[in-house]
Amino acid sequence: MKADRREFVAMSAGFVATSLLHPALSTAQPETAPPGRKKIIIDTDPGVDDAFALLLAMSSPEFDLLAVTAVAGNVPLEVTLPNALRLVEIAGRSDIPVARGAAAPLTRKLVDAAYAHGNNGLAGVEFPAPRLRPTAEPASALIGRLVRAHPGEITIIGIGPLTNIALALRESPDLASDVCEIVLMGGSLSGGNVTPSAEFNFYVDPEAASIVFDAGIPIRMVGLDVTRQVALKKEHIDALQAGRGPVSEAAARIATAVMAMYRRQQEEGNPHLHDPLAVSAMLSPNILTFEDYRVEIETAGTLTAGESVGWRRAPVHFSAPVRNGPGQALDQATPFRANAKVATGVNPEAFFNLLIPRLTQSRA
Ligand SMILES: [Ca+2]
Repeated sequence: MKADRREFVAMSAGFVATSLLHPALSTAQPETAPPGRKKIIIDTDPGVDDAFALLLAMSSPEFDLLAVTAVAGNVPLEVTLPNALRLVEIAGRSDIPVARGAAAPLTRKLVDAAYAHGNNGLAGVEFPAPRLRPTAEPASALIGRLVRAHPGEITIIGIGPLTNIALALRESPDLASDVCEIVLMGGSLSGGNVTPSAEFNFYVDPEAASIVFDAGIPIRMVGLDVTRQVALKKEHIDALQAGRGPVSEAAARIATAVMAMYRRQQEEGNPHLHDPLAVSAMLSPNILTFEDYRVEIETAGTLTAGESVGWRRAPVHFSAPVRNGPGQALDQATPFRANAKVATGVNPEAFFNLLIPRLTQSRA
């Protein structure tokens, strides 16, 4: 039954995605938004690249951004939450509810990435303290309430550790069938960026990632396989600096600072814009290509926790069973069934051709 529903939901999600890209095809007429706008929630841990993702989403008329939910990740929650509030204010979108999420992963101690994002999460760039307050409702409850109010319509864009989304699914076991899709930045089929195995978001909360991948919700995974190919360059910073308005100005300041930070720490290469690439998946069909995979998240490994293991096809073999314990022999291989579309190809030029004009021409 679960598989049947998953296939049905996947078909529905495909239709919605098509409708988003071709608004004339949309049959849904949201009450509070023009036809064709796609309802989304962004779950985030800002974070330098989260800032770009949020600013891109808030500069994109295709979206009806119902809420931003903050989670601990790149920096602790007491930093990511004010940053989410700040970014909403910078974009002139104080109408968007911002909720306080989990301060720690489901079962592990928080390991942050202040080394890459600065202690303030925005590469050290100082913005005024936010005036906007977070909602009284915590993130997981807000996600649950919004999804139930718009069954089958909301895509959750997860660009931090998946703690909040896993909590929402745990609090409401029926919620999964009402989520249109989860588009996430996380994971990798080609090695990690924290350990040799694990990408940061899945490394921080592997248990949450595992819950999300096992929920039967259509997933598009935008991981390091493609995000490592979108590097911020000087020409992009120059273009942002030439833009006018608070969004372009904020993006230019953060980009300049993160480039300087990166140069101090690395001899070569450029910082990667992981999170906005996931947002771009919903805005253009020409940036990413996806392939069906069965993805499982390693939670037991003492060296590999948070690794996303992807099977492209059958046979699906797991680790050898321990003697007198659980596990499957090779002749008991699990049937292949995809549970995610994994981004395996990217056109970086098309991505920046979307991102930079959106930020510099933002009406905020
Ligand atoms: Ca992030």
